[in-house]
Amino acid sequence: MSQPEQKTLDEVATLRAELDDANYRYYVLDEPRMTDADYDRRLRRLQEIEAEYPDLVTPDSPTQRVGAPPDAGFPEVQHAVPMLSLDNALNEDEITAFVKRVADRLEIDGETIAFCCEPKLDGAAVSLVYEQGVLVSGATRGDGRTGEGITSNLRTLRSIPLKLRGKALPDLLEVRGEVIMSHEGFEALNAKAREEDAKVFANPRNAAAGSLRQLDPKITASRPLEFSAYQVARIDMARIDDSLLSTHSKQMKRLREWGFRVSQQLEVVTGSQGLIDYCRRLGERRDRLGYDIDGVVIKVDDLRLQRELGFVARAPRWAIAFKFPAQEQTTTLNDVEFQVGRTGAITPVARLEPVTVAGVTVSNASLHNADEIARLGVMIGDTVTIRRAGDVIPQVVRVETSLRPEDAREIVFPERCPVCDSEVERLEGEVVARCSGGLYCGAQRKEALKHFASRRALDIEGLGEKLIEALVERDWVKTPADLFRLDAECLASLPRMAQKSSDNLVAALDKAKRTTLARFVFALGIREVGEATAANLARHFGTLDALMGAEVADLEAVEDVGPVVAAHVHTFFRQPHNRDTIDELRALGLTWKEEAIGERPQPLAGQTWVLTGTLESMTRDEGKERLQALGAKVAGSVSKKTAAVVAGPGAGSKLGKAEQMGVPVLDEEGFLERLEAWESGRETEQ
Ligand code: D41
Repeated sequence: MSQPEQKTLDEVATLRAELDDANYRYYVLDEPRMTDADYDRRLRRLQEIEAEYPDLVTPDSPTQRVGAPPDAGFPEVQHAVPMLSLDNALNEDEITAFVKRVADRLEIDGETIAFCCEPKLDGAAVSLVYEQGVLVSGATRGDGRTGEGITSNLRTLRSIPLKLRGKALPDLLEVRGEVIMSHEGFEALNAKAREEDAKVFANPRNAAAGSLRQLDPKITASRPLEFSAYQVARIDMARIDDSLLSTHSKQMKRLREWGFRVSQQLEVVTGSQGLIDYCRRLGERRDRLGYDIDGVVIKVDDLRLQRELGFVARAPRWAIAFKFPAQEQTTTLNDVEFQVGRTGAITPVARLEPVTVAGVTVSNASLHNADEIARLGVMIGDTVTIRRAGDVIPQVVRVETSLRPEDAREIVFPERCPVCDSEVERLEGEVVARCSGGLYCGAQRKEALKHFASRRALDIEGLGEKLIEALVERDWVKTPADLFRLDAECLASLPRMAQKSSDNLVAALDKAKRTTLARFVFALGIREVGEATAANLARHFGTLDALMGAEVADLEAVEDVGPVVAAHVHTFFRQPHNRDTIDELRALGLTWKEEAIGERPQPLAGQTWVLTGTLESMTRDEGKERLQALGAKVAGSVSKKTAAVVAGPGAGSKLGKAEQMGVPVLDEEGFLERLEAWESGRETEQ
């Protein structure tokens, strides 16, 4: 076998450093730099070189995450230090009592004690051992003393460093933390499983734990899992100044530097009021975090005080878990109704006996489709477990068949549309049943009009849901073109419409006539054509006529347009009634700025933005995506180079830092105004 040249050795070192760095930026700093495509390209190049020179392969090479053969079973692993459990505090008084217990035992004033607070992630606890900075073993918690060795599976998580970053590394390090699946990852995994008739998980915790217990690491690798560290269980610090590690929060900071993801919500507070405030604040943010948490873990920050406090039975005296209300509850399924969506999709909706789930009253839940009803084996009258998390619609996750009443009824999927009585079709290979009525169907018409008028489409101010329903029910509006034929006088005759609001609506309709091609294409409501695809289509074809005349092959040449989307777009523009509506809209004076073919306008290119605190009108992720679509990078921390900080309520140190450094700060209103101006192309630079 030939020996690699120096050039190849250098390339290998660079590729590994770049791949490790990409993971670190993505998972730890929350500041991705490299696209997935670039990551995959580098990984493949490294694989090629290593295939040619197998001697270059090291266990900590990024290529070695997947590659271990399926295990026959998992070995037992004794934890060198037991993984303890946590006592619970069920209300604020129990937090105060905890502080008092700690203070009494230490004989100091409780209000001066510093506590480190962090979310209690709801996933699967694992322990990782690093020797000389290299990951050597990983295990589940098990019963706290003995877990299962799942090293090959844990190696596949890109948020678990295969080797620690930096120079001053401990000889031995044991890190504990939680493996979680985000809501987004969980929904995507289940959506795919439903399509493929594979195992559907009841919640992200089961999905995370189940994914870690796969015998084939390739399956684990395909699951959207993330590791977040929460404890240094053992550290051999021969070469490390231990004054830097005198508190839990300093240890967490050091773990971040070594390449671990640590909760961004970690905060050090003082006294019982500090703890209660933190728990309230996190409780308010719970729905917007994007992953499940079941409470707050509170730890005495000072490690010396921790040692002084010690343990009782199997729980530390220096920590407690404050529990939030459960995200799952049981209730009764009273009935099932069938809703018709914009594209005719018929969705069964569970009508439930109202129940409070994680602080919100829930009386409806999604049942997805006929296959899901069959999978759950659910009947009307059953006791069901429902789950509510984040902004996901509550879901029925389980049926208590043992509690089924004698008069339980089977759920019958309708053969005709409940709104327009057209036939319901279910195409070969599709899980979704659809009403075949198209715009003849009142439900589809209402939804299509709502979409047409919505903020990100034509943005017709004042044309809300109730008004659209009234217009459709009176048959005044059959197509979007009919909207522009409404006059103030007849609008004013509608219930709850005064002269002033009908005048305003006519003015809003007039204003909406001037739009952009991208918004117009999005507004048409073509199946599978979201905002991003509409923008790509507009940019690629430049004019509506070019888009309308495009053949399937032309459409497939557009960025992110595959055969399915291309077919939907092509079919849409071949329908005579759609072409007629477009002609009418043009005749009524609708105009749009046609896009320059080619580059997407990126007014924020080269700028780095920071989002902090909570936003009301969108999730932080949505804000991030919208900024990124305009060319900005979105970072997790403020520096001199930060272009602007968007600060919502609850903004913490980042806001202070921005003000200190003279970085411009926008509130949500100001942010929305600028976003919309840039997105509509009204403004081209900051
Ligand atoms: O997020 C968690 N699930 C979490 C669990 C956390 N952030 N911190 C934790 N800290 C501990 C101690 C105080 C014992 C170091 C924990 C747990 N324990 C824990 N998880 C399951 C049992 C105990």
